[in-house]
Amino acid sequence: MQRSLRVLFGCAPLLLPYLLIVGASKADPWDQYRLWYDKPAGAWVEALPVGNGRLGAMCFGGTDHERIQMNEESIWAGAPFPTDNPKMKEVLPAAREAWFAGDYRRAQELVQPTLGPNPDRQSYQPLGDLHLELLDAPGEVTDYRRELDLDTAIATTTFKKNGVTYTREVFVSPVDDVLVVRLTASEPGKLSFKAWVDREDDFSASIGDDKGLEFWGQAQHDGQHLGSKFRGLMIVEGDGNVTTEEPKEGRSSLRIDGATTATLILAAETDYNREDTSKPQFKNEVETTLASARGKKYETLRGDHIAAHRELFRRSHLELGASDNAKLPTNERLDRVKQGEFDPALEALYYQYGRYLLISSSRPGNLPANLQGIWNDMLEAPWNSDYHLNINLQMNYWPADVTGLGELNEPLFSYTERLLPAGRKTASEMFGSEGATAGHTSDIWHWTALTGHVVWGMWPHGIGWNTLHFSDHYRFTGDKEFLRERAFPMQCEASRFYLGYLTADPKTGALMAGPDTSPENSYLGDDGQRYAISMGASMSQEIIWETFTSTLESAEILGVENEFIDRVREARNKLHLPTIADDGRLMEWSRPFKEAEPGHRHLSHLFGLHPGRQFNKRDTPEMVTAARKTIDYRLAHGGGHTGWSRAWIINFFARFGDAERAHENLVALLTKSTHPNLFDNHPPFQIDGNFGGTAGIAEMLLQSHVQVDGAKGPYEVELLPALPRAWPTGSVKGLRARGNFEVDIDWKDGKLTSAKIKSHGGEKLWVVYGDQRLELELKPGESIEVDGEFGK
Ligand code: FUC
Repeated sequence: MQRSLRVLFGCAPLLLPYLLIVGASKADPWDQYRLWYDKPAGAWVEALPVGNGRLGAMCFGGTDHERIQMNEESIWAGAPFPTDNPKMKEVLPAAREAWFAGDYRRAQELVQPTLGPNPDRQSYQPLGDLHLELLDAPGEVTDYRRELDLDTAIATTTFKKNGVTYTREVFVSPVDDVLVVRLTASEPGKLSFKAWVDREDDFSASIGDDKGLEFWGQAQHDGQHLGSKFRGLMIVEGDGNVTTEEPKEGRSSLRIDGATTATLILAAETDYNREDTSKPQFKNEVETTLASARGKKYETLRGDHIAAHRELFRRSHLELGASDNAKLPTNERLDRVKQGEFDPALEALYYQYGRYLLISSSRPGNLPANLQGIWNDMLEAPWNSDYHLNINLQMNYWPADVTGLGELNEPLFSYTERLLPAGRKTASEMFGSEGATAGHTSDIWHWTALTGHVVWGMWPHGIGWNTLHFSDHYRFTGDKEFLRERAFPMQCEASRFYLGYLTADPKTGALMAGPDTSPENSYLGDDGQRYAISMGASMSQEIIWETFTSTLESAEILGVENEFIDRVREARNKLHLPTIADDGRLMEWSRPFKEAEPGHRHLSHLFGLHPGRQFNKRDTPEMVTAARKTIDYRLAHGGGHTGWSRAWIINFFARFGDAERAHENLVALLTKSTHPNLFDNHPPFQIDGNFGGTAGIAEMLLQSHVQVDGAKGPYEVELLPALPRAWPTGSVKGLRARGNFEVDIDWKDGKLTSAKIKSHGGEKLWVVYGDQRLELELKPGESIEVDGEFGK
């Protein structure tokens, strides 16, 4: 068969008009990405999120009374913070010895007292609620609709009452850094309402100059853990008569009468100082932020906002097939899926929602998305809505590079870099090691000490795992400056720590991490008791392998040769490698222990399969088979019961190339772990499952790898590695592959019809589809188009 392949230059001819997308009507192809409802939100998880990375809001869409629950990413309760306990390094040798001698109890008892207490309450907290109360005559509400348009990032509520159509648009502009609420009435002068802001606690408000509403407060827990101070200012523009009401029942409000349109603009700032968290300082005055925004016309504010959002959002488009249920409100569509109906368009919407949530919660210059992104209405959020570093924070960033949102990694990178000063102290004081490390959790105050119960607390791989994101971002972008200035230094910090942390197994001489744990899981010792502490847990070994390997690859690219790199190479070659148990499963620990919870939610020992690359179909098929058995066993024992765990499983099955099981788990994520507003339900709401699910969908459509020690390529770009029967015809645009490629794929009747691959960096690649394989060398800027027969 003749190869069908066209090399194209430049990218313009490649962008097929989206009107050709299968399944879409002639209508705007971006129009389908909407969540909509025919009733106001009753619960918080029915409200619709908007945000600009820093400021966020949940819109309930009430009629007579609207609640817009607001957040600012740096409002956190504060000190005291966990500190490093130097006693840990004193007990480590004895704990290692005890463990190797089989005395797991003693090993655990030695370590436990050296872990500091967890910060009890140190939560991420809300900014406050903006309330709007309509002042018109009582009447019946008809024609109600509220929606979130993912393509404009605007939440809109419309309804009719007493012959007037009321419309409300809410967005948070990344350009002007303000929350904007625009209210309109279809009949002149029919819009009258009151607006005020309140908060459950630790808050004051008053009327400021220029008829603005001013409010301020401080994050804390009952006078303890004093944290960030915040200040907000809201003004109203429009054609109505504005009056103010001084405090009544502790509330100051603005009153607008006889308007046709009114625009509320709200700015909020905090004194959180990421450069030095011990020196709080307001960086911007709310007055300044507000002044520049209010100088703009509403249409300009709105237009600038949409343009900035679309610049990111429109980089990737996905069609998985049309659905009759698309005409239904989103909650009803979700209910139908729960009843066993199939809705591929909802799955595509879920993909875009994950991208939308990342754009709205993680923009450069800000903090990374926390356990709830930036959306939280509780003074004491579950797990403080913090940064869990043993899967959750990392999962938030899985979709970034592959779905064309690479620069949204920036908050994760700068946050990890800001962990370094504390991380070096923890490495030295708790472990007597060089380099840097962080425990299983942290927050915006950048502490890294290991805390809590051994089961979750004895785990020093927070920085090690984040290092993978630096390494991968280089692979996706080929950005050498990033590699030199940021990725390589981070890889070295983590590697240095591991060189000091590893110990030789007295039996084999292989280097083992420990004592530590396989996140949050326990095994049964010979005495039938549960223990968590171990040496050489598979995940630890895999993270270290990945860190060392990436360090060596970067050194090669950058031409660095020195004694430290030699030590890393030597240590990597001596690492204990995860093994396969007699029953064929990949072992979670270095000894064939029985799990205390065989259906445990963490699947840590499969890190090497995903998000790592140590185990892959080509180089280590036997490990992939063992990983598969591990998953089957976990699932057979109730695994995957939290949102993020289910999302991870989609990614694993995608890497196995098992399309049907990947899809089955995507459906399970929607049916078992998704709220009416499509927020992930851990339970409770936790955003990682949204991001992991989005990444899983991308992973089903495209995978890319670089060979181990193949610092300079070639890269393998696999098209449609796990295309399920449920998506017979569709297309995806704008995915990114490692090696700095951009990929568009079309398929029909379950078969690839065309793929366009644009090389941005000129790396060598193998294009793979099923058993077809083609080696190519494209120049930077060159594109290639192949059909489904290219390798035959
Ligand atoms: C890890 C998980 C939990 C939860 C918490 C925030 O500890 O084991 O399920 O997601 O993080």
